[in-house]
Formats: sequence, C-alpha cells, structure tokens
Amino acid sequence: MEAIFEQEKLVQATVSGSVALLESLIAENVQTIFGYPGGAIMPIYDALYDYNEQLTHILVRHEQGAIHAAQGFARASGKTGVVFATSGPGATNLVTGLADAMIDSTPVVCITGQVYSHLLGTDAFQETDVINITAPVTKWNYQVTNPEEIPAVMAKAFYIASSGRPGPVLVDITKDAQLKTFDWQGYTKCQHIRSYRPKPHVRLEYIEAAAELINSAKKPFVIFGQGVILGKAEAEFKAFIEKGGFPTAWTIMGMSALPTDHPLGVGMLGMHGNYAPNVLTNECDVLIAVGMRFDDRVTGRLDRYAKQAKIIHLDIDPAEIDKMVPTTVPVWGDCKETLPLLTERLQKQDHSDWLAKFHELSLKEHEVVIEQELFPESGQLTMGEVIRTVNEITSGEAIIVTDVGQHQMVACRYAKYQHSKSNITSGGLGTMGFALPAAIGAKLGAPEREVIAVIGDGGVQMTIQELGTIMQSNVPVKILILNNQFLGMVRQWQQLFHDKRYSFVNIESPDYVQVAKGYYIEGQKVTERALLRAALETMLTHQNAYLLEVMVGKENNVFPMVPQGCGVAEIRLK
Ligand SMILES: Cc1ncc(C[n+]2csc(CCOP(=O)(O)OP(=O)(O)O)c2C)c(N)n1
Repeated sequence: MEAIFEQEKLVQATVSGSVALLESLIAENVQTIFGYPGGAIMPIYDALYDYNEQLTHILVRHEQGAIHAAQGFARASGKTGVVFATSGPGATNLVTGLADAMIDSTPVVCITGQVYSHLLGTDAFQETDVINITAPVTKWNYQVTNPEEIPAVMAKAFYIASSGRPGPVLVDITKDAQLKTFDWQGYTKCQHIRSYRPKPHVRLEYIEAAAELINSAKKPFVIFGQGVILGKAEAEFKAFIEKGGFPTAWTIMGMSALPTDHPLGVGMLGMHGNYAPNVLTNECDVLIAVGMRFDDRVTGRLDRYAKQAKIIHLDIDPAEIDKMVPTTVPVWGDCKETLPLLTERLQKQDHSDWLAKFHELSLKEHEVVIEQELFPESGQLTMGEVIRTVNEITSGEAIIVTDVGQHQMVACRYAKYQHSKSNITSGGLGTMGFALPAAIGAKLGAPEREVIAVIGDGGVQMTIQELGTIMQSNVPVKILILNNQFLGMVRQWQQLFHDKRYSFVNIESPDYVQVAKGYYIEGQKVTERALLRAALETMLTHQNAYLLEVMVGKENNVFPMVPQGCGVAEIRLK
C-alpha cells in the first residue's frame, strides 16, 4: 500500500486505527519495528502485511528480546526504538525492558494490543491492566479506545519518548480501536505539550556562578554521564574540558562520549571503576557533574562522597538536582546549550599538576591490577586479555554491547572507544539477558559498524532464544561468550562477603557452538591463550553472525572494587 502520508502531502482517506498507526510511524520516520504478534494485536499485523516496503518488522523470539533490541537500536542510532506486542503475556514480557529503558533514559515507543474495549475490566482472555502495570516504568503511557486519537497520541508518544530526558512510552490500543475506521485528517508532529517542559530555560545567573567557581578552582574535576550522548553534546563537552584542562572521568553510561584515550580522560567512576578517579573524587575542590545522576554505584557511601568539594551539577532533569548530592550551583538545562555558555566564560587554565596526581595513582592500579589482567603470562585466560585483544583488532572502532556481571565490568574497564554511542550496556537496572537482543538492535541501528556482544555464561542463557532472530533476520552480530562456569559476579560477592559460601552460583552451560550451529550460526570455542587472537580474528572477519566462546579463569575477581557500604576513597586494589 502507498503511504497515505507524505511530508507535505496529506491525502484525505478513511482508514482503520491500524493503518493510522502505521502511517503515524512512517510520519515519524520509523523504518524498523521489533515485535511479536498475538490475538489482541492482529489487526495491526494484518495492516502491516501491506507495508513491507516502508516498514521492516523484526520477528523476535520473546517480547523481552523485542524491547532490548529496540533499546540497542536507540542507543546505537540516536533514534527512537519501536516495539509491537500483544496484550496480556506479550505486554507483561515488556516490563523488564521498560524498566531498563526508564532508568537508562532510552527512547522507546511500545505499542501493545489490548482486548476489545467492551471487555476491559472483565478478566477477558489475555487481558492485563498494562497501563497500571507499566505506569512506574514508563515516561508516559496511554490507552486508546477511539481510533481517531491515534495520530495525535502517536505524535505525543514520539515527542515524549525522545525529548528532554528520553524514556520509554507505551501506547495500548484496544482491538476495536485497531479495527474501526475514521477519516484521516493528516499527521502533525507534536512540538509542545502544556505543563511538560523538556527543554528548560537556561538561567544565566547560574552559568555565571558556575563559571566563577570553576575559574577559581585549584583542583577541578569533571565527571560525566550519558547526558552528554543523549544531548548530542560530545563536541561541546570536549571543547569545555579542553579549555579548562580538567581531569575528566566517565560513568559507565557516559563512556565513549569522549574517546577513551583522550589525554584528559582519567577513566571510569564507580564500584569497579578506576582507582584514581574514585580516590580523587574526595580530593577535588570543585566537582563538575555533567549529565549524570550520582547513582549509588558511582557514589558509594553518600556521607563519605566528595564532602570537601563544591558541586556544580548540569542536568536536563530537575528531579536529579539535589536528589543524591547537595549541589552548590545547579545548572538546569540541555548540556548542548549550557556547556558552550560555560566554556565562553572559562579562563584557559593549566591543571597539569593536578592531572599528574591522577596519573600517579593510575600507575599504582596498573602495577597491581591492570598488568596481570591484560597481560597474564601463564594460567587461565583472563577476561581482560580477551577485551585487550578485541581492542587491538578493532582499534576502538566497534560497538560493544555488554550483558551484566564481571564480564561487563571488565569490558567497560578495558574497552577502547574512538566514537560516541559505542558502549551499550544495561547500566541502571543491570538486566542479565540484555546484551544478545540489544546487540541485534544495535547492528540494525548502526549497520555500518561492527557490533560485538560480550556476554557471560549466565546472561546468555537468559535470552539465548534470540539466536533465532539472528538466524531469521540475518543480523551479522558477533557474540563473544566469556565463560567462567559461574554466575561470576555473585560468586565474587559470596567469596568476599559471605565466607566463600557458594550458594547456587555454579551454572552449567550447553555446548554453545552446537547450539549456534542449530541456528545455522557458525562458531568456535577457545580454551588456550595461543589460539585466542586467531579465533577473534576469524570472528571479526566473518561476514555473518558468529559465536565465539572463550573459557576464562573460573574464580577470577574484578578489581578494583569499592565494597558496598564504603566511601569511594576506600576503593580496594586487591
Ligand atoms: C535478570 C537478572 N537476574 C539476576 C541478576 C543478578 N546478577 C548480577 S550479575 C549475576 C551473575 C552473572 O553471571 P554471568 O552472566 O555468568 O556473568 P559473569 O559475572 O560470570 O561475567 C547475577 C546473577 C541480574 N543482574 N539480572
């Protein structure tokens, strides 16, 4: 069917709610949908049958896979991910992904089918109150029972999902609203909603106050999060830190907004972050936080966090300011606007003595931790040397999508990135099972880039069915399983904090290479150091999807670590 909406050309027609929905997606420049059909969304799938030239639908194997794929798509492309699911179990299978997208500020629009409106509230077959279930894990949700509302609701959905601090939106459409026809009046993109202020008005007095504080600082320290990426402010951010000469550290979500080898980059913050930025958080005199939310994994014990410092917090979401850490100067606004205003007012400064302190402490971390992790001479393979070898082969050009656990921390500690939007991980929710489907979405969102999913032997078994999606949709993702034969991160905690009482962390695996083979995906398993590089090269030069399982040390731990309940400066190297 010809799209009845084209940018400037509106053709009046009688359409069903389902067609109106698909036309709305086209009007929002959507090309890719991740979904799974079912009874309550059948009219939409029926309409989709005629739209295969304009819309690509990726049939996943589980709705959780659809939403994680949409998240990966959004994070790699900077666009909004789109999901279709049916009512009841289809909708509830989205909840984990919605919570993940909510806490990691990922723009996703989910469309769920719903039972006929006359059956609402009757415990009808596959009826679930998805609006109430998803209220706390969506930025906005809405139930449509009248098809005429669909264009305006979809316009609002895309606007809310992608503006200000992005997040997930769910639109639930009853089956009768999908079927009923109405006169299509055209589609108008939403640009304003009363009482919703996604882009705050920047107040110059706060910019002036922040600049004054920064200009008088002896030991300024910049920490940044995903806000820099979401605000598309990478260039503005780089100009800001370079003019000020500030030591600069990233959160796991901010990672890759600045090339990891930037001379002012001093590493990752947080529980398994780098030694120097954690310790020196408690020695800086002005802490400048950009687009980050002071997560407890970053701050450690709050009453021991940066108590000596004056704190400037740049954030688009007023709810974040003063939420965890009292701010000296709040800079509420879009950092793409606020950073240049601040940079203009900066005096060019040289903080090389202060920066040298980071380098001194970093040497200590190199000696005690990094050398052994990246360059072991004997013993079992380490996760670190696998990531180091990936870096050497890809030169920091790949997108790395990680799952959750030790491999995630190791990958984020050691991966090298040259480009923004290269590190995709479940940061806030820590959702095992995220990486495989998210990598599918990332590859579809950035097809020109190499996408490598780094996954533990636990997490891969949570969404392994998505190998079927890779098979059917021919998505050339590279799957790197780091198999330590344990639920490693939990085992590490049991070893360190529960007297080595290994309670249900010993997880067995199938023969992953055979499993992949069953899905017509090639692969191999590596157990020896001497074969690692060649195996990675085979994977990375392979045209199609490829699975590589690497057996790594069973009881290796990830260090440094800020033990729970400790301050950031109490970070332990061993
Ligand atoms: C859905 C879900 N369930 C449980 C957890 C708790 N958890 C965090 S890390 C981890 C172990 C992960 O093991 P594995 O995937 O093998 O990775 P490794 O830590 O060994 O690298 C578990 C169980 C979680 N994060 N997500």
